[in-house]
Amino acid sequence: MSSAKAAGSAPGKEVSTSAFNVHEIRKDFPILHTEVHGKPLVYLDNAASTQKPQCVIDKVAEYYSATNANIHRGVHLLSQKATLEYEGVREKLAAYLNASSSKEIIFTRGTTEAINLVAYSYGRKYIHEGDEIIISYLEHHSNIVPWQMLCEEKKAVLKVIRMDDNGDLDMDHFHSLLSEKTKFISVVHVSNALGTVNPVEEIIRAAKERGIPVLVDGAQSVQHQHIDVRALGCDFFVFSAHKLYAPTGVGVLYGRKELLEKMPPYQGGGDMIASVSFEKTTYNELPYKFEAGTPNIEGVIGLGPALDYIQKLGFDAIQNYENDLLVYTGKILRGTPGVKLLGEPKVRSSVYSFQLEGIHPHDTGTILDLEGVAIRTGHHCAQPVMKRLGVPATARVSISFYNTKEEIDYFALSLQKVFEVFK
Ligand code: C6P
Repeated sequence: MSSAKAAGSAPGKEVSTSAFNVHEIRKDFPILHTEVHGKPLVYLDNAASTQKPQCVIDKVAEYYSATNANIHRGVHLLSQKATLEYEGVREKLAAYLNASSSKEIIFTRGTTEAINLVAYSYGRKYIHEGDEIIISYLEHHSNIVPWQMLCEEKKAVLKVIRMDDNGDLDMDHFHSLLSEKTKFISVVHVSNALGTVNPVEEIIRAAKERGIPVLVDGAQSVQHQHIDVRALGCDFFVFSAHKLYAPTGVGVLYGRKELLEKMPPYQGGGDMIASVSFEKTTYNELPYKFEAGTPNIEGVIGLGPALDYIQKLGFDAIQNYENDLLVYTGKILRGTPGVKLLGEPKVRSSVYSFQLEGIHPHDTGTILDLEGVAIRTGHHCAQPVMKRLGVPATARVSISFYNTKEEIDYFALSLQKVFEVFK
């Protein structure tokens, strides 16, 4: 059986689950006390997006009630206040991720835009004909397509680290792909389709020995483990705020200053310039060089209390609780006749992909929804993973620290309803 360890959980740093009062925590999330189809909501689609605590909702409402103004532009008080709050979150993030400076934190629209920014800006300048870029079989489409587009344009070659039947990367294959031609590596930290925690530390170590830049897609790791970008040693780390209990429409790109400095702007427009004339435009300094136009101000400001919230809970306690719940969920799924798990990775975080024998995942998802249980079904924007496992789609359950064992029991009961309907 694979170890269902939460991403990056530190051995020997056990925290009692009783210290983690999930019922108190649930009071902070108003949506968890609502009903769907007349049934209490059981939200198990956390890999798609997480729910928001009241402090985040309040902050966004407060912004619109008391602060709303454009940033970096006005001499008036509201604009200054909005700018201070917005830049305050950048500072907070830099400290949170242990970046060496807030200049290394770029706000984007999401993980997808952050990867596109790097592929477009770094890639178009530094990738040339015949160069090779390594990604893995476990990537989300947003870490495949931008690199494919770049390779097509530059006549470069995309190399893909193989995955085994368990959903683990073939690390021997990875090492065999490294060569003089390798000019960039972009890998997912935790697979959104199978929950596999990839050995990104090993990938980064091998890349560093050869001076190859590495981007880590942290869309599914940042909410389950503490990320220290300097300890990790990656050059770029990207994630979406909406998966970290914060508003939608905000992404974060951490980039090493040395690399960001030598990258050209991604988009042109307001705020990213130092001066503009028809003859010549000069660009703003970091991080503004990469933030053209009015950003999602309230979204960024809403990320501040989300960071405070999870820091107050603490990742030791979060991981310990989530790990316990993940193991519990796995036992239930493995012990239910007719359930087929897809992938048994060595280290798993938050996610199980499964199928019910003879039942299409979409039907499973629809009937669970009628019972109040929200899961995701489909290819999870990871079609190569589906193809590798020989299935068109799976049902996916993904947990968070606000889920309970009672909810997992109810989910298990609801699976029996699905079997009954299709008997
Ligand atoms: N995965 C899921 O249900 P955006 O859409 O830009 O916020 O995130 C894209 C993305 C990139 N990488 C990984 C590993 C992801 O999981 C996601 C988003 C969601 O699995 C929506 S498809």
